[in-house]
Amino acid sequence: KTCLAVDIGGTKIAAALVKDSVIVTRVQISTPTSKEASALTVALTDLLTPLALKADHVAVASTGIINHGVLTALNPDNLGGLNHFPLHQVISEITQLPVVVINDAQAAAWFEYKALDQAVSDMAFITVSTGVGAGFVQKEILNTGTRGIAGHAGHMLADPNGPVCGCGRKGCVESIASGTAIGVAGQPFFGTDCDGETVYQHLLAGDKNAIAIVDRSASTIANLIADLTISLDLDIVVLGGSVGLASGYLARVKTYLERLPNIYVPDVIAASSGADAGLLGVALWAEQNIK
Ligand code: BMX
Ligand code: ZN
Repeated sequence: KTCLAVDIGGTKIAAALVKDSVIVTRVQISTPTSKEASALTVALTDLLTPLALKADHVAVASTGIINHGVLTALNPDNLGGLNHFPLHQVISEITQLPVVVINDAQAAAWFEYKALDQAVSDMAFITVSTGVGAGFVQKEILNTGTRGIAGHAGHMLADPNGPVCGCGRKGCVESIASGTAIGVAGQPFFGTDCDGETVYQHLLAGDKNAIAIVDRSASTIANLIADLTISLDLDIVVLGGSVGLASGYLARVKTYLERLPNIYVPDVIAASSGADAGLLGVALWAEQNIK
C-alpha cells in the first residue's frame, strides 16, 4: 500500500508518498500566512491532487489540536491566525481517499518510539520549533487524547511572570522556549527582523545576549523534561524540531538537567529523523488506524 503522508506545520507543509516506511516522493510548500481557511484549502488542493492519484490512503500530521478531524489552533499565531479548520473533511474531498489525522508532535513521537533500538514502555518526544509540541507513548501506546489535546506540554507553565503566550495563558513553555520566542527575545538586540535563526547565528559567534536567550530556552525545556519524567515515569525523552536539533542545544538542555536530582533525569536523545519524523510517524500510525 502507498500512503500519502502530509505534515502541516507552522512554517511549512510537506507531503510525501510513503511505501514500506520509505519516502518515495517528497514536496514542500510554505504554510499560507492567512487566517482565511480558503487559503489553506487552495494550498492543500494544489499540493495533494497530483499525489493522491498514486496513493491508497492519506495520513495527516498537523500542528494544532486535532479533535475528531477538526483542527483547532491552541496558539493561532503559529498558523497565521487560523484557528478552526475541518482538516479531515477537506482532505477527504480533495483526495477521495480514506484519511486519518493526528497532531504533528504525536505523529513524530510515534515514529521516534518505533525507531528506538531498545525496549521502552514510556517515552516523550518534544519538538522545539515554531512552537513547542510533544507526544507521549504510555505503556507502548501513543496517547492522542480523547479530544486530541494530549501532548500539548508546550503550554504547561514555565514562568508565571513570563510573556503572554499566543494561547492566551501567561508564561507557557512555548512563549519562552520556542524558535519564535527566541526570535522575539532577540529583537531588542538584533533588530525587528530577528528570528530564531538570527539569534542562533549570534550565539555561534559568541554573543552574550544570544547565549542568554538560548540558555533560557534550554533551561525551560530541561524543566519541562523533569516535570514530564516525574509525572509520566518516563524511560526516555527524544528531542527534535529545528531548535531542538540545532548545534549544541541538546548539550545545553543536558547541562541544566544534570543540576537536578537523579529521579528527574531520564535518558535524553536527539530525534533520529529530523524533518521527516511527522510524515513517517503518521504513515506508520495510519497502517494500524486507517478504516
Ligand atoms: C503549538 C501547537 C501544537 C503543536 C506545536 C508544535 C498550534 C497551531 N500548535 O504548541 O499543536 O504541536 O505548536 O508545532 O496551536 P510546530 O508547528 O512548531 O511543529
Ligand atoms: Zn500557551
